[in-house]
Amino acid sequence: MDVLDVARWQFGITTVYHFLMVPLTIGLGILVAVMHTMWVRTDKPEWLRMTRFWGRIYLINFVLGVATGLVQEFQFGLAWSEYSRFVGDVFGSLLALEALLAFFLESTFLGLWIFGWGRIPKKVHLAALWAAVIGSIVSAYFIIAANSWMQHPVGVAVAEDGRPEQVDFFAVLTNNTALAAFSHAIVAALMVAGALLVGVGLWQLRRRKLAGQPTADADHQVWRRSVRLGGWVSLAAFVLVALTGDWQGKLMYQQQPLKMSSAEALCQTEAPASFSILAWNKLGSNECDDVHSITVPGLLSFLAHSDFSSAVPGVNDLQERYAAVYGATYPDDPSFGAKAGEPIDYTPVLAVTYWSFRLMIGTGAVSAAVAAYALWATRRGRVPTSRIGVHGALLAVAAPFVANATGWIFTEMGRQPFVVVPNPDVPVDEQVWFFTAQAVSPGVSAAEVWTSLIALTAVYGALAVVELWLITRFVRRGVTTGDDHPTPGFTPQPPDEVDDGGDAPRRDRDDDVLSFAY
Ligand code: HDD
Ligand code: HEB
Ligand code: HEB
Repeated sequence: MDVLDVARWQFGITTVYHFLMVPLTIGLGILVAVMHTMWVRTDKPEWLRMTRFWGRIYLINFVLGVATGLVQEFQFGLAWSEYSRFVGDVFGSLLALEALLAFFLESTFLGLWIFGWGRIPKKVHLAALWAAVIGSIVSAYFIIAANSWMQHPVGVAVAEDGRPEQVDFFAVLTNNTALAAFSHAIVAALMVAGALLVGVGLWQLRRRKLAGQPTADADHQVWRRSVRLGGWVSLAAFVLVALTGDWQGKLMYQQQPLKMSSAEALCQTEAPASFSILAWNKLGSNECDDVHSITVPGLLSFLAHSDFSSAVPGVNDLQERYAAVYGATYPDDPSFGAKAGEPIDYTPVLAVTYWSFRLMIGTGAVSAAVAAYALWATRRGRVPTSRIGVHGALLAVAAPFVANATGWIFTEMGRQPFVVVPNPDVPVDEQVWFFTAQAVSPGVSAAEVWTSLIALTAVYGALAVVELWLITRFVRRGVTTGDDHPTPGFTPQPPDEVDDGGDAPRRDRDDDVLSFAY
């Protein structure tokens, strides 16, 4: 593998890692803030316990999200310095805003929330959490706006040296690609949090029932409400994910037609175009001919244009069109590295785009189905004891994580061979574009990037183990009784006696964990 390949693997691996934490931070943050709000409004102990239990998991994940995010930032300078120079004029302001918001809003207010229990007025304390959560969401907007600019560059003019010069920051901020991707990503994050509440809640309910524990106390309510809240949030979020995804799909047909046609394995232009449900044969070779698939007639035309007859351009025609405008071969210039003089393949890896798109939708649907099952199984106070159902729901916590990862893999691998995709809405001589092959740092060697790739993957692997271990520990322990911080208006109750396989007395374990998490 040359530098380019290794650098791409490195970016892909580390970023997908970062995005395991991100949707949980965003989604769980919103839900914990809702739980806290419910406690302030109703004063019911179960809402307090839920806030504290899920709040702790939120915080552990947040710390790991920040750690993995910091590493992300280094990569731009290390492996992708040409890219950083190219996008500098546009990204400077976006990323500065992101950092400002992230560090000031998120960290300050989260600190206030963590240390504020029982020390500041209840409502101020609640407002601090909301401020932190909103801070994360706003910072997500800026980073997505940066990514969307790569998918669909707006608000720029071509400068003397061929680089984009920002002329309209407002246009960058209101890029339709960004609005669609942001709404899709936020609701996708809610699916992640919803699935976690459902999986863990069902598992705890079943465990308590099998252990003969009461179903009338606040601890039971903690898990029951977690399942109900998580289930409804998942279902509602799935509907919104589908609506926003459809919006994105329509934009993509205008903005990145090759990405979408590759995702559908549509080799020849068709009118009406049919939608492929399952394709096989030759996808792996990246040569789009003779792909066999099971199709629904007209559906692709509908998804692209809202009618059942319009033409949708196929991969092969688009490949030719792009080659005519942007060149059939890479310029024979050292800045293109090993690719200099090579033919340009404008078709992204077909098998990846095709399957990542389907995996995203499929795992999302699995998650929605599990949520529906959980709501049905817990209707009117019921507690499911089905081993398959409950353990299946616990396993399905992974599904929306997979959907998020594959969604990004589709978005990012589907824009290849460009790192900044030309915007077809403007005349060709006003377009800016940049090939991934030009984007790597000129000075680095494959060996250097290999070293950092191995080091980063090892560190991230270790972090993931820590995160999983900590979260599993908390999940197995269940709710703490709230006496760890004196909270006005809350009466501590004796710890429950669930045998979770732990060896130390419950009270001690609360303390030692608190010293870590807080
Ligand atoms: Fe992120 C943390 C940098 C993608 C959402 N990220 C975080 C931090 C840095 C970055 C330096 C730690 C400091 C802070 O709290 O802000 N993030 C990046 C880079 C990315 C990236 C360079 C591009 C590849 N991040 C990214 C996306 C989103 C987020 C696409 C949202 C959709 N990032 C967040 C967050 C985090 C965060 C929710 C995640 C977990 C956390 O804060 O604790 O704000
Ligand atoms: Fe990205 C790349 C994922 C975000 C920028 N990414 C990449 C890859 C992947 C990813 C997988 C690889 C691809 C290829 O190569 O083919 N991302 C991702 C995820 C996320 C992201 C998961 C979420 C977190 N990005 C992002 C953002 C940005 C970016 C936000 C900006 C700001 N990417 C990027 C770059 C790169 C990438 C620059 C390199 C180049 C290429 O294309 O590769
Ligand atoms: Fe998704 C992406 C659609 C589901 C997550 N998505 C994406 C895209 C599209 C879509 C079109 C691309 C964009 C671009 O590239 O620009 N989806 C869709 C649909 C559906 C879905 C239609 C069905 C319903 N998703 C889903 C789910 C999830 C997701 C379920 C999770 C949970 N996605 C996602 C992500 C991404 C995507 C994360 C990346 C980012 C953006 O937004 O872009």
